[in-house]
Amino acid sequence: MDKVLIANRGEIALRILRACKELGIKTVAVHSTADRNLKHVLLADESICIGNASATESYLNIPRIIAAAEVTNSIAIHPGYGFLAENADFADAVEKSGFIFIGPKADTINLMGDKVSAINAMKKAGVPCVPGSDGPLTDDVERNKAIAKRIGYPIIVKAAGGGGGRGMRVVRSEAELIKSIETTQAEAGAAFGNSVVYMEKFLENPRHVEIQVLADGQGNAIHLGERDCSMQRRHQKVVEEAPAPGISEQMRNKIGDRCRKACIEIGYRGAGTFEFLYENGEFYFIEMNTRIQVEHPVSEMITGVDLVKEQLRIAAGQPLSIDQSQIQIRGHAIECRINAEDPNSFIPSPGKIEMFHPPGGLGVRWDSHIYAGYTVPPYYDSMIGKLITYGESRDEAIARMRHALDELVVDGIKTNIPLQQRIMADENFYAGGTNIHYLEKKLGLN
Ligand code: MV4
Repeated sequence: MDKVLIANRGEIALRILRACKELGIKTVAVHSTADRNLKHVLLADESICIGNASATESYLNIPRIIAAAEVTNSIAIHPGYGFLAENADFADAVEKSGFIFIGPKADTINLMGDKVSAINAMKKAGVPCVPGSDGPLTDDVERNKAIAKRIGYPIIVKAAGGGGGRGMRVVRSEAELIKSIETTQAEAGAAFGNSVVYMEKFLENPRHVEIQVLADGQGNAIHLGERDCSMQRRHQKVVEEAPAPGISEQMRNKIGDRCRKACIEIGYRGAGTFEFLYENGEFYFIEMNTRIQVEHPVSEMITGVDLVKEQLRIAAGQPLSIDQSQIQIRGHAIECRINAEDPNSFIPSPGKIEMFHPPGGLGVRWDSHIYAGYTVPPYYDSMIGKLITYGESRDEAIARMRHALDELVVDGIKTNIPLQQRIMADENFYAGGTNIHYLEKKLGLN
């Protein structure tokens, strides 16, 4: 695989470029008119402008990306995260045009994109799921009431085509049930073109804990332990860490092995993440992500495995270079997402970065494309970097994060660095194990 086209922007495009360089793979950057001065564009072997600033005209423009792969004689396309990363039609178009899609088969993306089929596949493979309707709801009112009664209120109605927090509604009594199902169906039909909904027991105060996997599609799969992503606001993760506080090695091995075996059973290929809700010592599968994720570095830091290099090797048809016995969880890693936004109102704050000083030192990793003089465009996600610290213990990782945040200077635009400093000083974060509602409550949104 001698040339890879990077179909993304920002920090993840730079992350993929670095992995390609280490493996001796040539790189092609595709970018919008707003992104001519992105760091990875300047460092890539070749670059092509594929369209206007609006993502629909550039990073979501399938024909332009494929045309760019054709004119550059690229072998494979890495989609990164967001944009087209979990678009089965894109994966299909890439393969039908004779290129390698760096990710799972289009069929797998479709399977996981429909949450009902994803849950069914995982249940069949022995992954623990939330008690629920085990399939789509019908228009049979009595049947729906009986399902909810069996599960026990409160329940949550979710859209099969949703995910990531879109298209769901909590129902606390039978009186609201039928109207809530109808409303969720109507909203789902309008938003996703798929009005299928299903039901689950609503867990009141869970943590969001996810398992990282790698599979080669040739019968080999491994898990790389878990990450805790509970520190979130409006379904946007703010801080992630690995391992998750309070998860024993025995629990990790048990749930990790279920995920590993599920990968083999469904013929999974590439990097993937099993998302769980974790409450009262139990894991409940909710969704699977078929891409490399923003928070992948914390898993890399505690395992020593370069997940993006593994993605590239798998795509080249090589079997996994490591087996489960070679994976050891060592130390602790924390990631703070750094966004160009007002730390109090969360309103995006694009503009020119006048001054920039990255943090450093042992156990400090800064994954970012920004530089002094760079202008953060207003058209895309506001994340401008990820600060990751590693320590032999969680305390050491937190201490390093506190000092690294103090060292980090991004002037000219507003950033959420002050918010991250507040979280790193929070006594409940320090204790570990806060749930998915903690940050919003702390910020007074609830
Ligand atoms: C749930 C839940 C409670 N019970 N499912 C939100 C995003 C989507 N991935 C699933 N979500 C949830 N599903 C049951 N049965 C609570 C949430 C949820 C949530 C989950 C993970 C991270 C943040 C969240 C914030 C609000 C609600």
